[in-house]
Amino acid sequence: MKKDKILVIGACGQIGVELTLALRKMYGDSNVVASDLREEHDLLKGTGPYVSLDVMNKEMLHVLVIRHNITQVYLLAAILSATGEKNPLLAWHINMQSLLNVLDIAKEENLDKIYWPSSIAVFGPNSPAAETPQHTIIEPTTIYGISKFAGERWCEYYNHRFGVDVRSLRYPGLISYKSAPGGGTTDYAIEIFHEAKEHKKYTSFLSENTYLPMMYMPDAIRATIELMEADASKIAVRSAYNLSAMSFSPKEIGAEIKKHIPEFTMAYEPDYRQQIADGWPNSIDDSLARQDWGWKPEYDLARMTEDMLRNI
Ligand code: NAD
Ligand code: AKB
Repeated sequence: MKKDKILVIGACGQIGVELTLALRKMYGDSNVVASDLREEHDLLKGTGPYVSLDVMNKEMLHVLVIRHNITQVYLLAAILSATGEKNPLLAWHINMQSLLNVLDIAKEENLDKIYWPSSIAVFGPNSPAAETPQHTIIEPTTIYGISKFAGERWCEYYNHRFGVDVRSLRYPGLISYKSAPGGGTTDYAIEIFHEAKEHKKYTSFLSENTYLPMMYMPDAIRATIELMEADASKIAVRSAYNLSAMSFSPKEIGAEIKKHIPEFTMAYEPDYRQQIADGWPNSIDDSLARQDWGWKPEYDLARMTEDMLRNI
């Protein structure tokens, strides 16, 4: 039987650090190779193999896959929504070419499985905002959303045309404390915890009633692993599955934090990220993920807030 050997690309990012550690627990430390452009993250040091990799260099990636006998790739390198708007052509180039490099090597080397995350950013102002369904109008207005939507199409194409077993989730905004976020519109929901603990106040860059779909990192890691562990016959969606856990506004998360820190106060100064958030769903219908591979979230706003404040 072929042994699983996993490559995580973008392992030092917000998701990468926690996903790498979770995969090492499951597959054994030496069977999960972490890679990134950046220096190795402190939490990864001493936990398993680390290589410096620019995923845009297809030849280098190909050599790495062959040299380490890689059978699965988790591609997490990307430019997120807020950073993407500052340099749209760069965001498009990196988000698309990284995926095409991985998909093409997966096809050439007959890799077992590929994971690549999409985002709620694929939806735009013409999609229904409440309980946004899996299949609906998809007209993203950010370059990040456009690249994620195109990426979803490429994933489905490589699956249908070449049989590449690629799987994907449309993550909501992810909240975590172990590794810093990388330039998203939902990052306010992480900053708020740090500021609440340190300064007992926070100025939100989104307006008080901006509702966005969100998820706590332990749920996101579990969803990713459950999707990847599911029997291939259960994965009917080969673009990307809607995925949901909770939805809240800056005002609501502020009120939840106030239950633990009564002196906490909030102010609102919406900036360019408000326009991005205004085009995204308020909440997501993830019934297909629940039906096909049994998805069920564990954290709501109250439980996540308590855990974040305890751990920061
Ligand atoms: P992040 O920005 O925190 O991490 C990305 C990592 O990729 C960084 O460590 C960066 O150094 C690395 N990287 C960038 N360019 C690279 C290159 N050329 N070669 C190798 N590594 C490179 O992002 P994240 O939040 O961990 O997101 C990971 C994936 O999940 C992305 O595809 C993102 O779009 C998606 N996603 C994230 C969220 C979220 O809330 N964090 C939500 C939806 C989707
Ligand atoms: C972002 O805000 O860009 C990400 C996402 C929802 O994709 N957190």
